Amino acid sequence: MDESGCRIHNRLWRRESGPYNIEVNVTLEETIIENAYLPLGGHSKPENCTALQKIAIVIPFRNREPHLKIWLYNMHPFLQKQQADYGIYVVEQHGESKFNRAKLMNVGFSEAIKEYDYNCFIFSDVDIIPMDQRNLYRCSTNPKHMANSLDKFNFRLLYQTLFGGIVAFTKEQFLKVNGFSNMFWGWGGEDDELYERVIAAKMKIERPNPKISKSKAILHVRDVGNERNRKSIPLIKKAGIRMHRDGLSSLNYTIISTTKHRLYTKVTVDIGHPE
Ligand code: UDH
Ligand code: NGS
Repeated sequence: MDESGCRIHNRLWRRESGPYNIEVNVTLEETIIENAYLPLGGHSKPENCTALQKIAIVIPFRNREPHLKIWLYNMHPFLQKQQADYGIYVVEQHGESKFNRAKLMNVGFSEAIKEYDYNCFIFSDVDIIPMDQRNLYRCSTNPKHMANSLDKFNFRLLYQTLFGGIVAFTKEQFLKVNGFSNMFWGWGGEDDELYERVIAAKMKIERPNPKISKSKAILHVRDVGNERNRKSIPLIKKAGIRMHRDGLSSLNYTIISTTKHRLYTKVTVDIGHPE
């Protein structure tokens, strides 16, 4: 048995381990054809076993269609080979206000639990793709930082408390920290603040073996509407004090639409604007 409760065929596992070829010249049409059996909404589960973890993958999103296409093309087969019971939630920020990655994650969590009995949440940027099939997309005993070995940083950890890119939380772990802060508008710091919440909640973080968690980060320019957040440092410093009143418990938003696409569920949401 692996962590998922499903036996992964030994020979297949061996053959599939090692470097993974990431395809970047892809179309959504071919991804749909190759995943023709997927039910609407992009929810897949293994046929011959019951997975212990039911995983919602939450992707914060605005104007990144080219990256989403690559992510979907590579990740559906990747997750299926890992015998995952998973659903993909692309949470799109509606409107022009500053991007708020963390609040979109909270919305994804809140909407996903209305649909299925998810017990593991993987919060992932749209532009990071694992290179090795052995990198298990699963939750663990502690909150897990999974983007610890990126090609753009020569597969090294940028700093010891880095908690950006991809993190995995069980439902209990995420509730314990009251989710992400809703107060980070623009780029940077919301992931550092989440790290402080984890520590304040007396949990540790885990990371996979960096040889196995090697991942590709697709290079891009900074998005319009996601300029660097200059107000993040004081918020990060007070994370432990604010955590119980800023997060899932204070989350408010208006759903514009929820659409079941062939490969994912898109939740378009109005999350307001900075105070
Ligand atoms: N995202 C969007 N749309 C946006 C902004 C962010 O979808 O307009 C999402 C997307 O999932 C992305 C994630 O938020 O992967 C994180 O944002 P990011 O990719 O901008 O953050 P990252 O740290 O890059 O990867 C920072 C841009 C720095 C560019 C510097 C060029 N040298
Ligand atoms: C830090 C940011 C984090 C970010 C990390 C890596 O400076 O949010 O860089 O970013 N913290 C603050 O801004 C306070 S990266 O180089 O991957 O774009 O995750």
